[in-house]
Amino acid sequence: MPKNFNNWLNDVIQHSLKRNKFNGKRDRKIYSLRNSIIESKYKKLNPIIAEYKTRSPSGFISDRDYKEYVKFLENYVAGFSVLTEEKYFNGSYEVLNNIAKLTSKPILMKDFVVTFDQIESAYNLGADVVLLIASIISEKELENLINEIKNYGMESLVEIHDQNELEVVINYNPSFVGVNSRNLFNLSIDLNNAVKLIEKIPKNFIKIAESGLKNRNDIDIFKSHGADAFLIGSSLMKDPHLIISLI
Ligand code: 137
Repeated sequence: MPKNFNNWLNDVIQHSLKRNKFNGKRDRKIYSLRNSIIESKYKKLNPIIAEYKTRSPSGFISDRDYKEYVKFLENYVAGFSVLTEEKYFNGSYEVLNNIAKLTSKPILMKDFVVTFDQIESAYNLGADVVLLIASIISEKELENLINEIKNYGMESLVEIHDQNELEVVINYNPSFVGVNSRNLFNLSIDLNNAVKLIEKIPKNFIKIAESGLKNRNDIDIFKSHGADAFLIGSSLMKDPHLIISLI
């Protein structure tokens, strides 16, 4: 069973444990986010992962259509992140499946993954990367879920929030290590803590900064401390043209 039950997080995990499997079959090749990030860096561009989300526990709300968002941004980004959590983010499997039909950029399924069923759904929906959150799963679950993601040929992004989680996660060789500056329990954003933590990730891992990134300066700060790629939701959902100043 996942650990760290706490109010809304407990509810999200309970919902994930009961989530019905997507019953379609994948009809999309797998696109590597790793290769896309490396290609962006080779072109001297900041690898941005643009997130599509219409609601969040922090009070974010947007009615932006995913089609125009994806078709505009796919010319600039290294990949997309799609919130599929239903209850607190108004996400869905359907929206990821629809976005997967629109773009050949790598897609990260952003959800609270705790079961193999969710990984099978991610694969069949057309996702290329699956998020795992170290704070909500045990070490054994982390190992099993990373391996299951690998079995499908997908890549894993494991999100950490502190040094203890980092010391555990690096033993299981995820495709990417992400640092989320947003505290899952109180929803506060602490960019300084995130910068310090990203610096501690061993150089052989691709490091992804997540949350709270609003402008080029934020990116430059994280980049100077070792971040390889940048996952941005709210700022791009509010103004997709911001991408021009970020890459
Ligand atoms: P943003 O750029 O919107 O600050 O963050 C992008 C992305 O990291 C964020 O949407 C997370 O994937 C999910 N967000 C939130 C949350 C996770 C837990 C609790 C709250 C939230 O309010 O966005």
